[in-house]
Amino acid sequence: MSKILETGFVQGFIRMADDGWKQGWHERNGGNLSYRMKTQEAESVKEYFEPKDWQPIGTSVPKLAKEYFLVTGSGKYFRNVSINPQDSICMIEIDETGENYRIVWGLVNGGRPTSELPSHLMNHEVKMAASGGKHRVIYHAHTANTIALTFVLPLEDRIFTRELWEMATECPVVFPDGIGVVPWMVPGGRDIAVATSELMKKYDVAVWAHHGMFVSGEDFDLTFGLMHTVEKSAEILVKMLSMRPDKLQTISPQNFRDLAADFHVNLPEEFLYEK
Ligand code: 2HA
Ligand code: ZN
Repeated sequence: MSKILETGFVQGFIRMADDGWKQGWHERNGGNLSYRMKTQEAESVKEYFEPKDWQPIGTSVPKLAKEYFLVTGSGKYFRNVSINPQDSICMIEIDETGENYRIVWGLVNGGRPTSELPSHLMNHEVKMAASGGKHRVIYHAHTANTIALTFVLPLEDRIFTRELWEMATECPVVFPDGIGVVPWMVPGGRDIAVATSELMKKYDVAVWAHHGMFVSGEDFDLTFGLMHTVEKSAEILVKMLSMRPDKLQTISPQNFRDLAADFHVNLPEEFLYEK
């Protein structure tokens, strides 16, 4: 048990959960985190596994057959992950069909993986394919400023992307592909998982209206940093809109094109429309 908790990827997972809690993104049991383990990471901890019964995932993720994931538990609090990880998180294995999972470690006092497991796994499946296997982290948080914007901005990818790009010069460099927006949907099920994973084919960020955000990344630093950057940009927009409804000046479409050339990023023209 202690050996598992000392491994680098488990330590990284715990630190990220704690960082999210400290940001104020995880009231009560809000939010969830998952990490697709590397083959050698799974091998290195296999001797501690105690497999439980197979359970249906609630959706189908055939490309994730036989993969192992580290995930937060349903109803568990991010606040407790660092002080009691073995009670708050678990490792799961996906079966050879991609229809079922079983807990192999953790959640020592019982429980299930995150209620958003279908969304996490469908996002992993899409991002693994889109990134050539590089993306390993899917993170869902209840980020207050981004949620606030879903009450005042039209729920359109092009508008969220452009407005958040304009709030901080680093934004188009950090998320050059843009941001997708899922209208309000019932959380926890297959339908919202399908809608989110469709957007994840194009973006690394999906906003859930009146709920929160999902982000995907290669490692804990990049994925946490992405959530942090989008939410900080949303905070600046909330502050700006609180001062006055319009901007006296801003970053123009041509400014973005100049930035793209110097920073060697591709910024799709669909987001550089004239207002
Ligand atoms: O409570 O965030 O979306 C966990 C969640 C569900
Ligand atoms: Zn949530």
